[in-house]
Amino acid sequence: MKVVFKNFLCIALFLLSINQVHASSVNSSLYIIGDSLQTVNAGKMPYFTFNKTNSFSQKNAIIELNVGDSLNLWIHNTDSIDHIFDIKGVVGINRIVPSGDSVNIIHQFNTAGLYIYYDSLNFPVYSYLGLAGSIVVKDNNHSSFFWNTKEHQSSWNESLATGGSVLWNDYQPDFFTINGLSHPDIITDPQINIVGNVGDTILVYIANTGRGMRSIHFHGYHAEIKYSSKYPSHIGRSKDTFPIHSMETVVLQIVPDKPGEYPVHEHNLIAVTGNSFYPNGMFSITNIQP
Ligand SMILES: [Cu+2]
Repeated sequence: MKVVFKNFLCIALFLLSINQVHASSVNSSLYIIGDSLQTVNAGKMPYFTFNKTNSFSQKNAIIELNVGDSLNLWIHNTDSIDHIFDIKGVVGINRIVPSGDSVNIIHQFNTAGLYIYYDSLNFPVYSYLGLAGSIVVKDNNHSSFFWNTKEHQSSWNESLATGGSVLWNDYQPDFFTINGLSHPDIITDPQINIVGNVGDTILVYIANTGRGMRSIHFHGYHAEIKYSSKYPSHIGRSKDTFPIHSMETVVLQIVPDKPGEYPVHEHNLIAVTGNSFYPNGMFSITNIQP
């Protein structure tokens, strides 16, 4: 009797898992909020984010959809100036969100992948200042991790947030974050730190919302490119280092062939530091159990 029940449970869970990947209308909200980013050395700099509620978090909201879903999105602007909402690579979104006001956007996502939503006001100023997050469009139920990678030149934020200008060609960032966090906070964040078992299919959704080039290096395991916003022809390549241009995304698939703990980090080594201290930047540890 126990075996029958267990089988029934397995079939029910299987049907439920199939049922999870089906198109529907998904309601979501984003609040544009200005506050400050607390860095790994407890410093602060002016920072803006899109949050799911009217309460500030230095991590931009991650919107998760299944392929075919229609996103019904409300964007609320709590800031004192107008902002502009857009989604990279999606035509026809660009909308002014007036200060203190809200706008509604409806869009159906028919291709699995990773999209960057952002503020295009005085681009790249407000996107650099934090207003850039990700929309995940899934076509499976695999274990998934979400990285919004970004760098910051702390001396610039105050000036840019108050209408000043900077020399973008003289960019020397000193803080490097994933979802607003640096090492060691990265390795305790369940959305960032990759954990799993040998033989699992693991997906890592990586967006580069910074101004610099990203180069993410996985030790221990190769990953296969499942999606690339800039280079669709790279899909299917299997390797260990992944360059990602500014405002572009990749989705990587890892199927661990052995247990172990291995580093995964930015290969541009300055990005493994925070305020010049190693390893307080983009440095995580993949943890795979037998
Ligand atoms: Cu390395």
